[in-house]
Amino acid sequence: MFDYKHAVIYQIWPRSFQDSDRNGIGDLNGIRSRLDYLSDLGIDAIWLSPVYASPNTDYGYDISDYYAVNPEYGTMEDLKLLIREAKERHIAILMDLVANHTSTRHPWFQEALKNPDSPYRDWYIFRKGTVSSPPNNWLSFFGVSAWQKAEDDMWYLTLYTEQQADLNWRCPEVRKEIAKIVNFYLDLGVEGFRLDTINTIDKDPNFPSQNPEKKGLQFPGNLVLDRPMVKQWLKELEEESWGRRDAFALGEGVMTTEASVKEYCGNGKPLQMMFQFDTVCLGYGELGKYDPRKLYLITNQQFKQVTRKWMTAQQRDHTWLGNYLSNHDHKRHLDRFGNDGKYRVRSAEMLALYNFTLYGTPFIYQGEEIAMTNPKLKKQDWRDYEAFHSSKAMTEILHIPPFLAEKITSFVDRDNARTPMQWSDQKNAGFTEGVPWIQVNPDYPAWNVKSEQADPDSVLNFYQALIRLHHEHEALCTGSWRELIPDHPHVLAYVRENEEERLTVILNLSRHAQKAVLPENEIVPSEDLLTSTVPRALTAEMKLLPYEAHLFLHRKHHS
Ligand SMILES: [Ca+2]
Repeated sequence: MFDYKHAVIYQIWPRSFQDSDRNGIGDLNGIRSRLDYLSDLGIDAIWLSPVYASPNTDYGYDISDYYAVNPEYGTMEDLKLLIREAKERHIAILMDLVANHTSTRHPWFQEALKNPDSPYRDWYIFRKGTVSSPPNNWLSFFGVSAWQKAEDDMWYLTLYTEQQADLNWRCPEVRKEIAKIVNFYLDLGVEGFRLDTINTIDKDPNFPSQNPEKKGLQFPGNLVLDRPMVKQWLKELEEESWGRRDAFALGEGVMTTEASVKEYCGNGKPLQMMFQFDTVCLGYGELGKYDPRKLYLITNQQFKQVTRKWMTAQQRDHTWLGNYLSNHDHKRHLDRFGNDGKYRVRSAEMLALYNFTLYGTPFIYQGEEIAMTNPKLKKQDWRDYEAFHSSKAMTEILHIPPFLAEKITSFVDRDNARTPMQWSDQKNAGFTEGVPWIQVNPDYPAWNVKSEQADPDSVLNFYQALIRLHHEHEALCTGSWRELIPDHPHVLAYVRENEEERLTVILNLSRHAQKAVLPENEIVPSEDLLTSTVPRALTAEMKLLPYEAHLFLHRKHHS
């Protein structure tokens, strides 16, 4: 199996990575042309966001044919070539499996919708409501009713957009088909899968309303998250597909819990790795990123608390996380957890050092290695369905005036993370010679791969050094994680340790200088391997500049 415990994984969102045929849309041959870049960076695997046929309501997360490549991205032959050429560079390709739902344009759904007697009716979730009201009060993840009308009093479930119909995993034919899809791609040489929203595949079979005493639509929460059948269906899928082939599987756990992760992941469990949502949801209100009621305020204590929670859980429960700060579903992380102005470089490096020294496997989202930021596009430049949908829902559900809803949307919108990769200071950042499908961040002349490659102090070179260190130091992969000074309001410090070495990580999470006093018994002669500012010795009392970060190594000598 792909050695996930020693790997660094790079997420590619194909539409915005590299265009190869001047139509303004990133594609498979574009990715292939950048394999040398990824190989030089030192990554071990690519998680490829969906490249399947899709009407693009949710850019590939709404699949209309699982056995076809979206013609905008290329052909099945291009995909095979990408897998082969990546393998030649010792880079594994991990595909995205979107199996909670399909596009409503998928022929299975079209058949189910047209013909109530079709066997495909049972592949989806059709339930009776009344002619004018849906079967229950569930709110979708996109801020509208989770039900769409089929005919008369019959409705179907769409937990995401209304063009993504939830599959009925209780139907054995559905589960058989999903195993077939996984096996099809494993046959092509794919080494594993990231399973999209995998903890929502089981819904309460009685479909009760959530908090029925409350007015209006309600987020279904425990009625759709981490329900009892998820574990069993994953086990069955594992036995029918990746388990047989010694392939890798990673699950996206939407708002998942430590107890559920323990059920899905670890020795003898169906998955090798999970994603948690606590870190990336810091500062969000009850209804998610478009709910500004918490004003997106995050304290460094909260950041430390979430870190502590999951580092402790993994070691206690023998589970394994993929650690990430950004992905295609959230704005980029610099102005959330760091600073995208004066301290752009230093906070990008501090956060990278954090993500690469946690217990679990580090993920890089395309562009974070050059410190890309959020352009906060105006409404006329939005491309994401969620942005339009959710800004409307903000007005309707939270009664936020439209001008303010628009402003908040520009601030949190997923388009922020989806502007083209900035390769050079040439036209359109070297992403395309055509017209890019989404605006390029205007800061590209100063922030791009080419200029950062030439600058030894760049964020890109810092990432490259971190990846190398991750490969060189076993303790960074499998060593224990132990926190120092948990009560400090702004400095996060911890030790990664095994029998051979001990690595001490010290991170100033704040935009102000901080003093940290470490316990005397933790101070051992150490070498500062990597620093985002100036080299310093490890001392009991550390005075740290804003976002200053250190990685100290102590080699143990055995007598
Ligand atoms: Ca293209």
